[in-house]
Amino acid sequence: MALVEVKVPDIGDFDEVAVIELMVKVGDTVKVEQSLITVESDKASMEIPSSTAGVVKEIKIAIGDKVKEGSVVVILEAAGAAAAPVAEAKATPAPAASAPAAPVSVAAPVAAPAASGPVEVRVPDIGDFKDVAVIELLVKVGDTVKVEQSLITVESDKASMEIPSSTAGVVKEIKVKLGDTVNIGDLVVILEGVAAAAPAPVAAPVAAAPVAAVAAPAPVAAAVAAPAAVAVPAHAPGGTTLGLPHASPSVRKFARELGVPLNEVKGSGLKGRITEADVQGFTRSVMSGAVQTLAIAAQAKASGSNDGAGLGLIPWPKVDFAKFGPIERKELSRIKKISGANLLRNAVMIPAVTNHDDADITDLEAFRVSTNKENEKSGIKVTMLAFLIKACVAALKKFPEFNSSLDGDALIYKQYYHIGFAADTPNGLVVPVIKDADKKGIFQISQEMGELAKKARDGKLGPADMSGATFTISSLGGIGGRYFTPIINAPEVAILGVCKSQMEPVWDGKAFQPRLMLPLSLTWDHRVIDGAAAARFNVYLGQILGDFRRVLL
Ligand code: CAO
Repeated sequence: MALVEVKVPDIGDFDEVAVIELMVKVGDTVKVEQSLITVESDKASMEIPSSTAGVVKEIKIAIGDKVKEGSVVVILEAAGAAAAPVAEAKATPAPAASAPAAPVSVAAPVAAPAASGPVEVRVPDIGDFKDVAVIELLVKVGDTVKVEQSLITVESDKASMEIPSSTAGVVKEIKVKLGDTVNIGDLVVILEGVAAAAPAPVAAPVAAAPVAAVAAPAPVAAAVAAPAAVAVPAHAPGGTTLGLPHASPSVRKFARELGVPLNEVKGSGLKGRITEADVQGFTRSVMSGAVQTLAIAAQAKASGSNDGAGLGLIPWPKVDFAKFGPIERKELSRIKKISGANLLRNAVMIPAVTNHDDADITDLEAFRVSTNKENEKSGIKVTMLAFLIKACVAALKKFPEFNSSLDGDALIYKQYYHIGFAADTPNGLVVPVIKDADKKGIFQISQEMGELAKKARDGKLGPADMSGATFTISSLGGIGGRYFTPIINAPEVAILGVCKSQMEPVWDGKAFQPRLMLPLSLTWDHRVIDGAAAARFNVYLGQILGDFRRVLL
């Protein structure tokens, strides 16, 4: 079986048109005339058919490539007798190659219209096309159009194309309507207020049929004739062209510029054709979160993330809660709005893992209570959180990557220890920061924490109070619970969650002993920290909390 190169046939005046669709893949069996690719200029789209039947061995172009006459599209292993030698295939671009190549007669005739008075713009020579349907009106009465601006879109069973204006002016009358069929010479619009006679751009040099009566077709006339020359296989009007959305080239171009997946847009035009307004409407819906593209939805599904449109999940459920009972609507506090956005980003963007562990704080709690008793008069209450901050500083020193931040492909190791602590306030969660916790004693930390917590509750924390943290602790110990999974406060790489300690029976090797156990939940960024390091961090933290003298070692 012979290998046959199928090349882009004579496509008229088209030079360097973009491949917008591959309609076959390697291994496919194609028939003669079956479309292989779709190419598109800014004015027309067309399918390039196979001149030969066979099995696709190789595809020589990719979407986005620019092709012209003679570019190799595919290599086929020609089927039996149908096989055409390469040279022949080359010369016979399409079954209709016998048709006059690009019968683009459109020599721009044409007397330029007078500066005043109405000018009739007619359908230029559109090659082999007969009785093509008007599927889109691209201008309306009152519009000012430029030379070459598309006026209508017409569509045959082979291609769609836009008919441009040969003249600049204001649209006075539109002489066609959707669904009309038009032919060469048919009146499209009447323009008025034409400025200096706009000479029609010279179209294809092939002036086969003079069209003096026709207002000068814009260069696109050459293009629109081309599909006729290559006998593009039919696609069902009103449907899609073998998967290509039913839309004019300019709408497809518009959609591509916006990144709109045209096959997800519902067309409101004639026979379901997608209009520019449909693309705009779809874009608005996506931006408002009402609709998602399939790609975004799939991406979000894959990432398991929890947002709506931005992350590609199905839209957030819109429920009329009032249908089920009385409701009251309250705006989120400013803090909640800000922290919500931050938490969401951190939850979604950080590959976070949480390790849970317990620390025996029996002796530490006894020490804390006795210390507070001894210092009752000082007015400073030593808190468990202050010890936790000191213990964390020791662990951060031993495991410096927990005190780092990612910067692209690098890690920034911070040589200071500023510890944030989550504080619950009536308006929401804030994270004040104890600066240089390594240089401060338990009393000072306890005192500062008390002050910062009060400021937080009073809504008086300033940005300086809440910035610069290198690690954060979130303590729910005063409230309850066992374990939870705190969200890392980016750009930090870890956060320690602490819950309420409780007496538990702990096996000491001989007997169960009642010990005060503190539940720890360490969430860490897996891009920076490994599970083993996280486990070691927790173990070390537990050892320090179990016996603070270890800090000295
Ligand atoms: N186990 C058992 N008891 C604990 C404890 C623990 N881990 N931690 C604190 N307690 C006790 C305290 O000893 C105190 O008891 P006493 O009143 O008998 O002395 C009581 O709980 C209340 O402590 P506290 O919560 O007022 O003080 P704190 O230093 O532990 O915490 C602060 C201060 C600001 C962190 C805390 O008030 C707070 O806001 N916690 C909530 C943080 C939060 O919301 N985290 C979640 C973030 S994710 O949404």
